[in-house]
Amino acid sequence: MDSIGPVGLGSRDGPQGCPPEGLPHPSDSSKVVQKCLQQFMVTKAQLQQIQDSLLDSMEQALMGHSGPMPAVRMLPTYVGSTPHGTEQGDFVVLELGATGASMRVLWVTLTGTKGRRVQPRSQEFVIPPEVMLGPGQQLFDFAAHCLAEFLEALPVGNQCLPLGFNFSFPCHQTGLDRSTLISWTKGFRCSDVEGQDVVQLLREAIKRQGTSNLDVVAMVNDTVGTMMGCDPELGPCEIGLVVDTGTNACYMEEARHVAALDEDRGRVCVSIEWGSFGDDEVLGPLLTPFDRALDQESLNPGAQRFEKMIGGLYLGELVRLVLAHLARRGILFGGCTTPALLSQGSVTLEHVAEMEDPSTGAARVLAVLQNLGLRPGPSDVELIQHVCAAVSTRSARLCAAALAAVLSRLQHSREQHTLQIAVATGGQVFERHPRFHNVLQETVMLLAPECDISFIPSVDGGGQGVAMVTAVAARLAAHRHLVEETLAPFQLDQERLASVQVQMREAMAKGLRGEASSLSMLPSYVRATPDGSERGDFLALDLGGTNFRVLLVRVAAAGVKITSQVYAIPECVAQGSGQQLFDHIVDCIMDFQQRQGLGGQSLPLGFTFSFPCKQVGLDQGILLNWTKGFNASDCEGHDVVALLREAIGRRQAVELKVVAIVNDTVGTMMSCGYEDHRCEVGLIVGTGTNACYMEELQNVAGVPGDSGHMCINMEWGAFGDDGMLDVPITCFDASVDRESINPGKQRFEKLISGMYLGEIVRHILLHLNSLGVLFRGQQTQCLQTRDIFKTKFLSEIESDSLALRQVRAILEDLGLPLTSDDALVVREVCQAVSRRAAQLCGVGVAAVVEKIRENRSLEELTVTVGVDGTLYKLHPHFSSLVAATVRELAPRCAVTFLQSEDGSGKGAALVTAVACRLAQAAQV
Ligand code: 0WK
Ligand code: BGC
Ligand code: BGC
Repeated sequence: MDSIGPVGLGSRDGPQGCPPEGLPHPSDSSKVVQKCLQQFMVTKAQLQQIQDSLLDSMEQALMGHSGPMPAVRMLPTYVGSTPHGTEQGDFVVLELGATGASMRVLWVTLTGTKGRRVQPRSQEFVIPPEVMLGPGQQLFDFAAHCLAEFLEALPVGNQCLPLGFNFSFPCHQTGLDRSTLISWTKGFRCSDVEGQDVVQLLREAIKRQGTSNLDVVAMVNDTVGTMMGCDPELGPCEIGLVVDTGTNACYMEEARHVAALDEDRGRVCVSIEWGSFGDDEVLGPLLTPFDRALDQESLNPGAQRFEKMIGGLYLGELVRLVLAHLARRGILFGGCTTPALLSQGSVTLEHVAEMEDPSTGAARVLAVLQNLGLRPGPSDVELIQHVCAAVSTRSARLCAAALAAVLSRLQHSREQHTLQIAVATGGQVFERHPRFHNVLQETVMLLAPECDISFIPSVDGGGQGVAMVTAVAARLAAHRHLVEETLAPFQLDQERLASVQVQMREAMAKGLRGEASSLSMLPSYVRATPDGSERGDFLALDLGGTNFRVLLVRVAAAGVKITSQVYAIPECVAQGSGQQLFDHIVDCIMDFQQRQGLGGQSLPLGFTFSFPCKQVGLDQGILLNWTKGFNASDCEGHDVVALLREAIGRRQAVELKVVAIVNDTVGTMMSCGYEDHRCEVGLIVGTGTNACYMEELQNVAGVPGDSGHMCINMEWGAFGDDGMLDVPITCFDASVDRESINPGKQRFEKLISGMYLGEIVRHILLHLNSLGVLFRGQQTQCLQTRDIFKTKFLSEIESDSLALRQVRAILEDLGLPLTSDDALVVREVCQAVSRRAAQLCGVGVAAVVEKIRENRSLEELTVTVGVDGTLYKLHPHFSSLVAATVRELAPRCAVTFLQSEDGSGKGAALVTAVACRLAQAAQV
């Protein structure tokens, strides 16, 4: 055998390639033949070894454990479900690569009615060899040209047609229409395509061709097209098996077993790419010298070894190599060879199939060999048929072993011992070879007797299946478009943000001058941040955030010690009478004093009251209007310190000295200022949002004095209430505003803060649900309920550490019937809404720090912003997005964001402490 080598004319070949001397002894020849054909025999044990080894590499690759040269690739195809027959419409399918040197274009009409099929129209185009081996652009231009030629003949008009690209090569897909070619196989080797997105290359070629009405929406491997094309009445098929020029299979794997996917439910179709199996010498013992010779002369030596033992592109060549070998050994054709017999590719799959045809085979042998310039003798004919049968039988048996491995994998992943499954088959070897299908079926039943398999030949080479996937892709693409359209207004570009910053600066200036402005710019009468000399025990109240807290704050040289208690403010109290609200507050104070054993002590009290108050002094604040779901009567326009004192009076509570009322932004600034003296801005992004900062007193109209500073509570929640806010107010924002208890008020707040983001998301989800994009368009009762989509869900759903399955768990707890695609869309909606909120918040901070910088005519300003609020603290990306926006809009300010640890209650106590210190200093 050692003499068999790469093809080429041996020196021994006489005229017509016949040997000068006599033929070998017959007894030797049958041994030679037997030994030669024996090599193609694969025992059951060897088949089982292949089955086990291939199963092992499949599971290794599924878990993402692949060696440098993966035996099989296990490529997710983003096809998540077998067809449910409802897909409908007209689709164009371009097939490239399945059938060797031809390309096929199909027009497929899906009726959407089970069992009603419309015969696709199709046209085949032969691909010139120089195109299969030339520059990639040439190949894709050729494809675009064929598409144009095909469509010219059809009444297309300017209807936009979704196109499914049936591309039968190993590709890494990251979506139905995003697919990178890993490596060419079979007879293709175009340059500048491997590593490229082939969908993009086709789109560019179609554009160059000027065909405007084709929209490439999906790339599908031929095995997937074959599986999806299987008649649902007979299937559904869950395995797609192709043996054409090349070979491969796909199957429906449990998504949770595919490491490459962040998915734990449902199934996903995986293209195995078993053609590359055996590269790590598993197949070594089975490889004959003919296989090695074929591999050496192939376009991709060392690759696709398994495919080269099975695929139709190679069967004919293997037969030719054996025939040439036996001819040289004088066993065939009287030892004669011909240039045709010695030239690669002269024996094709068709030849092998014809020569094996049980009825016409013998005659075909003569015809085929005569075409090669040979005159086979009668014994040659039978031997040649044996050679064909040996090669094709091995191919079918190896293919069966591979299929048996897939069946074992399905038994594993579905924890089922007996499996009933339908396999869709496609490809010329199945269609043309007389025995391939039967040998394969018999061998599979031998290797997987516990499986009940039905083989369903694909009717049109998978064209229908590709159209099915394209229909799904087209639907997803349409949905994608609707999602992008819906979320587009939430994208605020740099220019827009800068214009809002300018608007805010103008409103700040007007507010400070006491002119009409949506920014109240309220003096807080806090003139200084703590200097660390404050001392004493103070009571503090913190009302207006998620929780109402009563605090005991001990300010000592060693630092500040806080004891606090959270109390609920029932909605009926927050929206009841003012008297009821303040009585409730005093009840909480008294409960706290009791718990803390403060009975009889009259401690100075600082009141963090997180609502817009016009202060006329540190301890006088007229409530301008409620916000954030509060609406207690008889409070607006009243001094809330007086209301508190009256309630204290009504309860005969221990005389409490209310020394200061501060906004939570001021409390937060003071609290952080105690840690970092550069803290001159307070920011709250919680239930509501607002900011304060230290303004030059000379700039504050209505407050005497023009030196020193005063902390200004901006009440930026109301920014834009005068309509002067250059941010698109979407219909979802309008719905949230309309349904709020203060429509038309707190515009800026309703785009940013925690009380509203969840509601904005809920309205968007309802909209996308009504468009059929989400939850399969099924009415979702739960989403009709106000506030059911909590803002904290945004923080959870957007957390990077949360896998999609956890996102789905949150949403399912809400009772939403969702798919993984839905979960992805919901996450995208949350991201768009929170991103806009963070950017707008960043605009506000940039406006403030730039104001301070300009106030002090500084080139550079270094400043700290004290921050509090659940949304800012808990959302995974909010704070970094705010900081990024500030860096872009206030590049000359070095801004540090310091999260307040103890909330603004401490700040209120510090303000009280400063006031008490100043009061004592004044008495001395
Ligand atoms: C904690 C502060 C409080 C402020 C709140 C805002 O102590 O004064 O109102 O943060 O955040 P929210 O609780 O509304 O999320
Ligand atoms: C390709 C596969 C394809 C198979 C059948 C192989 O060469 O790598 O992607 O499915 O041929 O066409
Ligand atoms: C209030 C502000 C408060 C902010 C944050 C807004 O609704 O008007 O006074 O600072 O919420 O709590």
